[in-house]
Amino acid sequence: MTQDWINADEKDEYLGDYLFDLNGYIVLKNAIAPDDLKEMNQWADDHWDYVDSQRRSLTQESGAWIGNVETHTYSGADGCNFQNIVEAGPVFRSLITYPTWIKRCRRWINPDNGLSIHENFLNVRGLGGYIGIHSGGATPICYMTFRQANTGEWMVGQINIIMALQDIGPGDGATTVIPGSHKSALRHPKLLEEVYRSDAAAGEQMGMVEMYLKAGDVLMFTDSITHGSAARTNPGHRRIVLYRYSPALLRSRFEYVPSEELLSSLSEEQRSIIQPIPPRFAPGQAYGPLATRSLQPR
Ligand SMILES: O=C(O)CCC(=O)C(=O)O
Ligand SMILES: [Fe+2]
Repeated sequence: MTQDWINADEKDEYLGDYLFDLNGYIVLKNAIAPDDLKEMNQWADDHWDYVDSQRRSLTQESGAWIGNVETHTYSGADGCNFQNIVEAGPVFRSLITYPTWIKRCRRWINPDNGLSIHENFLNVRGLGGYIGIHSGGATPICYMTFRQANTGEWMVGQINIIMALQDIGPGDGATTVIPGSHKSALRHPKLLEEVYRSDAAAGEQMGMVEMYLKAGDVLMFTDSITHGSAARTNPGHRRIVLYRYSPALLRSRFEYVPSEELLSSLSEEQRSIIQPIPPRFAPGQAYGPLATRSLQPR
């Protein structure tokens, strides 16, 4: 199968709309400026010591923090996530409204829904690492919508932006998708027993296509497409950054409170995406211990 892609500066909205509607994803070639790519890779190099050290998992309460960035893993096999990477410096802040994807995010989520970022992280994954098969058009999760059922208008509940920091080719543990599966009314056979995710590496499952990317390319896809990643069989590590965009009313996945430093360095538009529902206190009121949430991911 050949991979359809569009140039990041593609003026023709219709082509992007057509491919996204049809397949559930598009690839934006050369979507990230070389200097920005360099800066993100530099940050990963500078924090390499954390990649294999203690990190938050489903069983650990919390991982090592680097300022406001928290190290994390979902299953161990998925590698090290530097969660809340938006706090890691100007280049990561600039991604919030990066011109090559932000307009499409707004339009496809639908401007009436506003915008938030559900989760943002830099992921480093080594040999043997993978993500299990998950999602699909039949998944009963509120942010896995694609269109308004009665009118057909865009109403995408979550758009994932996967940024390749280095080339991702065969054996590198590429993200895999099943084109068109966001419209399937039936669950993938591998997901008959699980509502959402299986532990089986996605790369080996029926219908999956590996999405090869060059450094600076972006894979933009609806979270409702059945997807995951292939197991990495090459030595070395895969590096990606992932930002997930959703309607403003969706809570963020790990409830990080944006730092003052972050908020004060954002434009108004960026601030509304990072803090779509600012806390509003009565005089003298503040968060107490019972008002803070547990760390269990949902
Ligand atoms: O790590 C990957 O390639 C896939 C990540 C994923 O499942 C997601 O973006 O929702
Ligand atoms: Fe996913």
